Amino acid sequence: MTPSITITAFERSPDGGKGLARDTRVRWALEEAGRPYKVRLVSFRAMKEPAHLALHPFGQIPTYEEGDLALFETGSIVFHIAERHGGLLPDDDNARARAITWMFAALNTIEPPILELANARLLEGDKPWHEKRLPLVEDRVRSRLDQLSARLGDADWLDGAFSAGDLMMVSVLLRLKPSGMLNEFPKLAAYVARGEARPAYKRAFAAQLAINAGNSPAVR
Ligand code: GTB
Repeated sequence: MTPSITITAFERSPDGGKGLARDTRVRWALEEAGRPYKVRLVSFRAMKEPAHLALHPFGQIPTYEEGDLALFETGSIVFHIAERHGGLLPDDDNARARAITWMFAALNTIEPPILELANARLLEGDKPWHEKRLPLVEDRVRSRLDQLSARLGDADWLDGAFSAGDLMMVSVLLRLKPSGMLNEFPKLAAYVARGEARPAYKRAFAAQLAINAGNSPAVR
C-alpha cells in the first residue's frame, strides 16, 4: 500500500547522518506508531522557494502532509501522530496531560539552551568573545540537565511508560552528543541510550542515515 503520509527532510543533512536534524524525531514517532511514510528530500535552496514556503512559513524541514492536512513544527507533528495513533500517549486523562507537559518541557525549557550551545559552538568560534561566553552558555545547559536528571532519578522514563514526552526529550538531548556534555549526567546519558535502543528509533535513525551517509559532517 502506498503510504498516505509524506514528510520532508534535508537532501543533505549537515550532520552527515548523525540523526540530529529534526526529521529524525518525526520518523521515530511514525515508527513507534507503526505508520509507513514517504520522504521528500529538499535542498536548502528549495526550502526557501514558494512551493515549500506554502507548507512551512519559515522555510525549514520537517513538514508533514497527510491528505488535506499539512503541518510544520515537530512539536505539533509528533503530537498529531501521538493523538491519532496508539503507543505514544497514555489512555488515562491525567497521565496523558502529563506526557504532553513533558513534550512542552522538552521544546520550551530544555531545547532552547541546548540550541544556544550548539550555535555558540558551531557559529561563534571565531568571535573575540567566544571563549568568555561559552562557559556561561554551557552552565545554562548544565543547570537544566541537573534539574531534569534529579526529576528522572532512577526511573526508565519521565512519567511511567515511554511516551511522546520521552520521545521529544530524548530527541532534544541527542543534540548534546557532539559536545560530550551528556556524559556529565550519567542518568540522562542512560536515558538517552534507552531511547536510542528502541527498535522504532533504530529504524528511524537507519532511514535518515541511508540518505545522509557520506555527507561530510560539519557538526561539533
Ligand atoms: N521549531 C522547528 C521544528 O521543531 O520543527 C525547527 C525546525 C528546524 O530548525 N529545521 C531545521 C532547518 O530546516 C533543520 S533541523 N534548517 C534550515 C533552515 O532554517 O534554513 C535543525 C538542525 C539542522 C542541522 C543539524 N545538524 O546538522 O546537526 C541539527 C539540527
